[in-house]
Amino acid sequence: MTHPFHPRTYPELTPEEAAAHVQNGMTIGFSGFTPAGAAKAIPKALAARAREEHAAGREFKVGVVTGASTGDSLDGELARAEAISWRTPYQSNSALRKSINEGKTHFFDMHLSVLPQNVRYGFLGKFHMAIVEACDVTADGQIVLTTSVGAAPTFLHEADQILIELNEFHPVGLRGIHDIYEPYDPPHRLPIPMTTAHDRIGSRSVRVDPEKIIGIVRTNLPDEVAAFKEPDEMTMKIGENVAAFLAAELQAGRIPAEFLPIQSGVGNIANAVLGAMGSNPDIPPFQLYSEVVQDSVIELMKKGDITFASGTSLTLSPPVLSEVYENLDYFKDRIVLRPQEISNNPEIVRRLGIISINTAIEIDIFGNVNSTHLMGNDLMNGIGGSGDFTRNAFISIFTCPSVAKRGDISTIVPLVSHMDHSEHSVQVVITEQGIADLRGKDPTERAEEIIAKCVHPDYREELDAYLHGVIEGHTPQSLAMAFELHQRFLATGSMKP
Ligand code: 0RQ
Repeated sequence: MTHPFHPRTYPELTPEEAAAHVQNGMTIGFSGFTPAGAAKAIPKALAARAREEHAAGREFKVGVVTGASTGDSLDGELARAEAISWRTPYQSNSALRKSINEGKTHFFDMHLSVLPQNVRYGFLGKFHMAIVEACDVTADGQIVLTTSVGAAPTFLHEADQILIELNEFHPVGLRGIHDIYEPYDPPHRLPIPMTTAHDRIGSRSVRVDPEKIIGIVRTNLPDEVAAFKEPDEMTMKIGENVAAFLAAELQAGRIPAEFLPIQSGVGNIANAVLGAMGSNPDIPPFQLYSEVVQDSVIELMKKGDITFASGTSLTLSPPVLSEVYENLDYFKDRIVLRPQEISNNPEIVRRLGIISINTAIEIDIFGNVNSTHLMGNDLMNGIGGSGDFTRNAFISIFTCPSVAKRGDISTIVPLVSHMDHSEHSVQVVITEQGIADLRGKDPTERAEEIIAKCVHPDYREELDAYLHGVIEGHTPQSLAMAFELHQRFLATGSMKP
C-alpha cells in the first residue's frame, strides 16, 4: 500500500470520461449544500450517459446523496434523465420533486446533522464514489472545497473512489474559510470543542488518500443560485413581527444583553426576517450560527449588524458572491463554513443558546408544525436543518404567512396533515397577523393564543368554533373534523367556508 500522502498527480478527464467510471447501482456522495459548491459538470455528463444507456435498453440508476438540495445540473438533470434510484437527505428541484411524488425515486427525509454520521455508521450502505467540487487539490491529497462544506468531508473519507471537479470560477483564496472537523463515533465520541459561534476547531482542507482520486475534471462554472424575491408587504410584516418579538425578549431580560446567535431558515421569508432584524434599532449587532449564509447576511455584515456568520454554505446570488470574492480577506475574517454535522449539531445549538427561526408550510392550533408536505401527501422540499435547530434552540420560532395560494389555504389548521416538529419543540408562532407565544401554555391556551394572534380573519371564526365545539380531553381535538379544511380544499380548491 502506498503512503496515504504520497505525492502524485491526477489524471485529467473530460466530464464524459469521468462519468464513464460510474456504474449502474452505485451510491454516490456529491458535494453541494443548496446549489452552492454542488458538482455540476460530472452529474450533467452522467445524466447524458444514463439517457444513452436507457436508449440501449439497459438499466442505469444511481443512489444520490448530497449535503442538502443542489442545483439544476445535479438534481434536475439526473431526475429528468430518470437516473436517480434513491435520494436523501433534502431536495428542492421541481423535476426531482415530481419524480419523488410519482413514486419513481425513493426519497427519505433526514435531519441534515445526522446524515454524515449515518453514512459513517453504514446505515446507508456502501459509498462507491464521492464527486466533489474543489478550488484546489494538492498532490498529497488536500482538497479545498468551494462555497459549501455540507457532507463532502464524510463522502470523501468513506467512498472508495473520488472524482473532483476543479472549478476555476472559485478563487484558490477560499482556502481558510472552511473549518473541517469530523467527530469521533460512539463509544469514543468526545465533546465538540466549541464554545462560541466563531471558534475554529478543524483544518482548512479535507485530507484524503491521493490514491483514491481517480481523476480531475477542470471547470469554470458559477453556482446555480437563484436571486431572492425582494421582500413584499407580507414577508416584511412577518420579519418586523419577529424582530419586535426578539427586541421585547431582550427588553424583558430573557435574552442576555449581548444577545444570542441566530439561526435563520431558507427561503424568501427567512431572508426578509434577517433584513427586519437588521433594521430594528433595539436589536444589537449579533452573530449568525446557521446552516445557510444567504444574501441578507452579507448586507447586514457590511452594515455591522451581523458581526460573524457560521454556516455550511455560502448560498449567494451571483452579484453578491462576486462582491465577497472581491473582498475575500474581509469576509474570511467574518465567515466560517463548517461540515453540516457541526453547523447543525444539537450539542452546539444547545450550548451556544441559538435562537432558531424557521418557516412552516402549516401549523396547527396546538403548535405542531408541518415543514415538508402539501395536503398530507406530496413532498415539498424536506425537513432540512429545521429540526436540528428547533428541538435544541434557546427559543424556537416558526414563521409563515397566515394564508397561502391567494387566501385559499389557511396555513393555521386544526391538525397538521404531516408533522415534522411537535408541540413539544415549538415555542413561538409568528405570522403577518401577529405573535403567538406558546411558552408555559396548555393545549387549549395555545390554541386560543394562535387563533387570536396568528390566524387570518377569514378563518378565525371557523377555527374558534372548532376549538370551542370540542370540549373533551387535555387536547381538544375532533378526530371526525380535524381535516375538514384540507378536505374542503381538495374538493373545491379553497379552504374558505
Ligand atoms: O408556492 O410559490 O407556488 O406559491 O409553498 O412558500 O411562502 O414562498 O415560502 O420560500 O420561505 O418556503 C416551508 C417550503 C417555505 C421552506 C418552505 C406554498 C407557497 C409557495 C413556498 P408558490 P413561500 P418559502 C433549515 C431550514 C423546510 C426546510 C427548512 C422549506 C411555496 O422554508 O422548505 O426549514 N422549509 N430548512 O404558496 C400548500 C400550504 C402552503 C403552500 C406555502 N399550507 N399548502 N402550499 N405553500 N404554504 C435551517 C437553516 O439554517 C437554513
